[in-house]
Amino acid sequence: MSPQFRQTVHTTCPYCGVGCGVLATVTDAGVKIQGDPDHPSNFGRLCSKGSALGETLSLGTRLLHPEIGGIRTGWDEALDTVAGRFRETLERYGPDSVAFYVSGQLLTEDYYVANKLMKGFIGSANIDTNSRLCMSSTVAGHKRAFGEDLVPGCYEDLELADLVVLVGSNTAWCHPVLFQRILAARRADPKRRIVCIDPRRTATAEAADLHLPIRPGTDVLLFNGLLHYLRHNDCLDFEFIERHTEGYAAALNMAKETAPTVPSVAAGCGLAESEVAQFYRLFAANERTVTLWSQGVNQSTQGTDKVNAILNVHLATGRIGKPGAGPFSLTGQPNAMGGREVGGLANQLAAHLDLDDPGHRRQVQEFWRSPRIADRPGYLAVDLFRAIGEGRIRAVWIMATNPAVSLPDVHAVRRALSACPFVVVSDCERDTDLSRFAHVQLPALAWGEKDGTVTNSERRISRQRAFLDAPGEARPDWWIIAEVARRMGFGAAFDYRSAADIFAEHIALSRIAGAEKRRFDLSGLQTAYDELAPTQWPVDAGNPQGTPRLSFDGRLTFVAVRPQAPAHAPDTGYPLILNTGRIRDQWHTMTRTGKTQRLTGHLPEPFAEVHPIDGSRLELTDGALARLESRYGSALVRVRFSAGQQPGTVFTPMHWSESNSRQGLVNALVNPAVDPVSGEPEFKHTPVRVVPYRPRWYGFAIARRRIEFPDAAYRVVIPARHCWRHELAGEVLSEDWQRWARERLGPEGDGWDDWLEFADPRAGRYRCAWIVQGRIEFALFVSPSHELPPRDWLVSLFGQDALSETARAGLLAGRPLSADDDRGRIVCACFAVGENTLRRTIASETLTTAEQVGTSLKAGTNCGSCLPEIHALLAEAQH
Ligand SMILES: Nc1nc2c(c(=O)[nH]1)N[C@H]1C(S)=C(S)[C@@H](COP(=O)(O)OP(=O)(O)OC[C@H]3O[C@@H](n4cnc5c(=O)[nH]c(N)nc54)[C@H](O)[C@@H]3O)O[C@H]1N2
Ligand SMILES: Nc1nc2c(c(=O)[nH]1)N[C@H]1C(S)=C(S)[C@@H](COP(=O)(O)OP(=O)(O)OC[C@H]3O[C@@H](n4cnc5c(=O)[nH]c(N)nc54)[C@H](O)[C@@H]3O)O[C@H]1N2
Ligand code: SF4
Ligand SMILES: [Mo]
Repeated sequence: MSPQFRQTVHTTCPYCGVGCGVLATVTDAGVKIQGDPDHPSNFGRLCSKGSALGETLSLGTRLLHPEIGGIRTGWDEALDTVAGRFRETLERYGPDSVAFYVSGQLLTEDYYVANKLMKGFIGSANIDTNSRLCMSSTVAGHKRAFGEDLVPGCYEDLELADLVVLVGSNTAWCHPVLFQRILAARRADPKRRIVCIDPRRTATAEAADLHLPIRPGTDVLLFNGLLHYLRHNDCLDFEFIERHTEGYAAALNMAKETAPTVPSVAAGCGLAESEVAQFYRLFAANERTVTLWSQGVNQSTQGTDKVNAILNVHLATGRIGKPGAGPFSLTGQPNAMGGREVGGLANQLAAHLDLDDPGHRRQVQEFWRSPRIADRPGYLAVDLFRAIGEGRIRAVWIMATNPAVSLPDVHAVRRALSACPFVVVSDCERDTDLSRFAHVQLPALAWGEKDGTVTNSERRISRQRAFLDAPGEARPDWWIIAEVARRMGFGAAFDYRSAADIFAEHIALSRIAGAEKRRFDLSGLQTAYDELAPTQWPVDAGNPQGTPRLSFDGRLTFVAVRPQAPAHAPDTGYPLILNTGRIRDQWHTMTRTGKTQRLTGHLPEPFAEVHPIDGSRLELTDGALARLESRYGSALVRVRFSAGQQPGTVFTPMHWSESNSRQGLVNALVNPAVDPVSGEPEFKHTPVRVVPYRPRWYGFAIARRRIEFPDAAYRVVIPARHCWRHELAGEVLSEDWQRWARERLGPEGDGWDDWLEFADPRAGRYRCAWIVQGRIEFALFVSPSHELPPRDWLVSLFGQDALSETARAGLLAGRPLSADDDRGRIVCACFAVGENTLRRTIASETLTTAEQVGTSLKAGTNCGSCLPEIHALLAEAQH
């Protein structure tokens, strides 16, 4: 199955749940990536991350061979070791002593095989997934309301809706292409409205018509209030309620009791009465309303209740499964939805069938011809790692996820992993924070090399297709799992020759689901696997082309939900609330997006956003460092003052790990409280304190390679063009910085003699640059304060083959001699346009619209992810 080189391959983006179609062409100059104009999710658009995919395919840091104990070995030995240890553990301690921890970034075929091996052959349900951290509250909410985990609507609904309500979703940054579609629809019909409910003023909130900066954790109150308001104002669809639902009276009574009036809701949610009233009026007036949500709803100890509070208002108004109307949960990962289809969660079976239904279990067992079948839920993610720590689980296999970074209370997770007798890790990258805990490392094929399917937020199944040869000895995840199954003695049931074989079995199993009245059913899918066009399930006899919208004829259930406070309240020791999430250009633990300078320029360092009032009260300085501390751990990050942050709250992104930062790990702080129904962690609410960190020196070093700088308390490594940037701060001032630098460079620095140096020891300032044959190799700048010269300018010097005289003079002076040399922080990742360039051009050419900025600088004209920031800069210039 050799990929056809130099032909354009239709595939799907491996990042977010929008599921954009991608055209990939291998050329002599690398892989060319374009949006697929025919894919119905994106119609040719890609965001900054998707556009940069071609730059993340380098093999330099890949895991290309199996390793045992960090030493290269052959596949036979590695697979025999894994199968042997799992078998042994299983025989000695029983099926529940082993576990898999998998991921919404596996393809459906990989996921299917992992679930089958664990639930049908090992006979335990100890397979959970990072979707527990992501979508599980929505899954639980859907099951309570619909009896099945269903997303009723489709993307087109967002364009048909007169009102789009975004709850706890930074769509502009996390589902950018979908957000562009929503904005385009509003441009086409300016009567359309967008409401954003988020404690922070995000890029999404900036673009919305109404932003409700809600008090963290109070969404149930807001939506209970809405239900009551709609009843009070006679806006409910009683015919729909009558015919299709149950539980209405109890839900309404709860709403009335807990959210009696607009003022009471406003007070509880920390909002102005007028804001709440305006939102309620908009909702009442617009039949065509879609409510979208993601992690601000799910990642809460009340996540499932938040989901049902939203579903309640849609059931009560009959706004569900209709063009332009419906509740719509956005999935995060490319295959979060596929994972739900194969039953990848510890409390699901497969194909939307139920683990606790004996009839379902019997049918799946017969279908798999398996010796046994798990009959009760396994450990949910957070508990799974607790069980590992307590020795109840003695062998774990982790695939396509990085729990050493992404789980809450991550130090406890790391202790558990160190104590575990047998840890297997399947990943594409060799050195991650997790790989340090692996006894066996298995090299998986990466995006572009592997073949399979993923399902996006609107239930659309798309193919990921290979366009690159398999590098080294890397193999598809499904192959690795099937080989282990075979070596455990289950060969007959895992005798797959290709991903297509597995998908065919997945379709066949879905027929049972269809017969059990599940909406998940692929039995009508006729197309050959290789030709499979993007299709929305169900695909059954009645809907052979797939189904954009689900209509309901069965019973839907209201759930009475009572507003509750998050698990841990701030107190005098930890008075601020830490909220965590994502930034525009990074994907999770940065193992891929962290590889390209195109994506690291926007927000290069871990940071904490605080309101300026908190900032000055806490004696913090914008741009300096601060330590965040919680009951669980601490982190050292850059401070950013932001008026969009609520006083009393702090926001820090989840992306940095120990692989690229020292002390930038935010989950060291996050408390492990979980939703009692779904088991999803409360990533958005941990009490913390923020204290200024005052190092003896701040600095940065730019070099041709990565350097450790082990004695710097703060160190962040950032890939840049032709070089690596290191942001540093430390406790010990050097007497001789030149020697200090040479020691850290090692033998490499020995022969270098042409250097420029400036030292002012009294002032604690130092800078130097080493130049070899006219080319700059290394630069170090040290200062007592965080105010240091622009890095972009210095980085650009690493692109010159011979340093110009002005560059040398600038190095000595410690600043660019021409203002034009400092483009500033990258705003537009596609065309590398910086903040300073934008400001200067907007002023000098008196630009007033984003279109004009696009014409002048190209910024914002490709993916559009930076348009919210360009609008903000334009607005600033107007004032
Ligand atoms: N750039 C980028 N895009 C991504 C990803 C990525 O890593 N990077 N990851 C993907 C994945 S897996 C996921 S799950 C999605 C997540 O996508 P989102 O859910 O949009 O992203 P988050 O930043 O985690 O959180 C969303 C917002 O919830 C808000 N929030 C916090 N507490 C509350 C609250 O109590 N109520 C309300 N209403 N809001 C609250 C936060 O302030 C934040 O702005 O993104 C996907 N897309
Ligand atoms: N504080 C905080 N923590 C969070 C969140 C938050 O909002 N705040 N969000 C949570 C959410 S929603 C999510 S989804 C998780 C995400 O967290 P993780 O799943 O831990 O993050 P990733 O970096 O996406 O990890 C994927 C890993 O799989 C590897 N990989 C990529 N492709 C493949 C493949 O095809 N096969 C194999 N075997 N490996 C592959 C990558 O190199 C990487 O190491 O983080 C959760 N953690
Ligand atoms: S919006 Fe961006 S990250 Fe998400 S699928 Fe599309 S291109 Fe990929
Ligand atoms: Mo996620």
